[in-house]
Amino acid sequence: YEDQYLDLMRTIWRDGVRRGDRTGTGTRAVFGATMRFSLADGAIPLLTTKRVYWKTAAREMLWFLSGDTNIRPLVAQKVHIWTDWPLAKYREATGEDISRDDFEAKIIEDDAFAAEWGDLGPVYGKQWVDWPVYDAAPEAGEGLYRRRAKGINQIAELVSSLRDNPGSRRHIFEGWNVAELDQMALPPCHKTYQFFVADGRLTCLLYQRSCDVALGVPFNIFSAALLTYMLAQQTDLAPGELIWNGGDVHLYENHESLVTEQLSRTPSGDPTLEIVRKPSDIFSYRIEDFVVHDYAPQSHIAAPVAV
Ligand code: THF
Repeated sequence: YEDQYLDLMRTIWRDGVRRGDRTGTGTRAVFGATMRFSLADGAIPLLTTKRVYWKTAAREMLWFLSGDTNIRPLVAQKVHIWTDWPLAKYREATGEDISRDDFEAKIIEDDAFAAEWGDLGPVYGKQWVDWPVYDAAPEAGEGLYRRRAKGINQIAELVSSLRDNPGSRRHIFEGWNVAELDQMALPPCHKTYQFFVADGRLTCLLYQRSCDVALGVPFNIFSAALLTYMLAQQTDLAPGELIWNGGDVHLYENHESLVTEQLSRTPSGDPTLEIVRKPSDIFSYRIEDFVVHDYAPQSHIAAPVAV
């Protein structure tokens, strides 16, 4: 399965069109790509040609499901993958040349600082479990609306629809809230998830609009597979497949040494995922519930993230 990833990486590096990007780093890109991963018998798309910190990806997924959009709980668990965006914003706003470590320390220690500088806006977690809804409020005046105290929990509704109407073609949840994109630190990359139930198996199709193949995609495919395992467990289905569809699929020019090193390696084994407890609902998973077996990755390959 990992060959699909390596082939994609090779193709982009060799044939990708060179273009500038928002971050000013420069990329090589292809538009439109698909990978399919079996989730049968515990199979999980976790790369072995470099160590992927899968617990970081799992903690991030649990954070999405909690509805939180502040980096504080991530930082408290030593997950640093979202720090760079609030950090850049803080540096720009204050002109202060604060280090990443000092910034993270302040996020942890200082409630007010975390509230002011740690929030990413209405990103994934907010949209997934509390998509805002507005009701007409004529008593407040002509054409005025009031935000409902509780929005739509797309994940809870998905679990219900998978249970009650498995044949539905509407098992979708969506992060791309058009009206709120401008409030987000970053519009969602893995934006649309659709599920399909057949022969007692649950299959996930993820559409990801922007795909950092070297850094983000290894996390994104693992996370989507993990979520599919969790949903399958909650709905008494067997995990089927993960189909990953990428839009702008790119490699950053400054990831050359990672690309060269990783493409020189051969996959080493087939890790599997086990969920060792069945929580009462989709929102009650803990990191200890996830165990990966037979993971013998090659060494980690560091690369800078474009902010
Ligand atoms: N922006 C960019 N440029 N790339 C991305 O992958 C990305 N994301 C999220 C939002 N914006 C993005 C953030 N997710 C890493 C991994 C995932 C990220 C961001 C950064 C990263 O640096 N991974 C390193 C270190 C891992 C660690 O420290 O634990 C790695 O080697 O995997 C895609 O969703």
